[in-house]
Amino acid sequence: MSVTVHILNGPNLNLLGQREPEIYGADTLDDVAQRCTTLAQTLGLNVALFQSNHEGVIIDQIHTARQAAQGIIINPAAFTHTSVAILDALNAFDGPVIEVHISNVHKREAFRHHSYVSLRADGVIAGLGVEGYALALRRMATLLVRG
Ligand code: CA2
Repeated sequence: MSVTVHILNGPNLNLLGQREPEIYGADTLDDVAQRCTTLAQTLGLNVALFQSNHEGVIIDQIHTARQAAQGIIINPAAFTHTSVAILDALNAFDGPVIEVHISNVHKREAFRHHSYVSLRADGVIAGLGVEGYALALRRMATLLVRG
């Protein structure tokens, strides 16, 4: 049986690699997608990467994942700190959820220290740059393929 992981990205992450490289690095979201696709093949996973600047669209993507994916990796970006609606949607998803932040949110402003999504996430990766997505995928393989 094929195992699919959806990688969801929140607002402004479409600008990755174009601004603030000192915080978010130089890789673009397309670079991240390519790297994750290549890694997923070696891990025996299928991946699909999505990005939206709109909370409702991200919620719809989580609902889609209920039927289409066995695991979710999510960087909700600023919605991490504000969105009970995204938390509620993730609570309706049955598989593993891993929350990824490119920057170390705990080293930044106090408003970034709280995450609604962490109330549902099975694991959280922060501050490891875009490598965090690859590490999350490896964990998904442990949970969904080798587990
Ligand atoms: O560190 C992360 O991955 C964040 O989720 C990124 C969010 C921020 O609001 C969270 O607190 C932490 C911001 C994403 C904005 O992405 C940009 C990327 C490049 C240039 C400008 C924005």
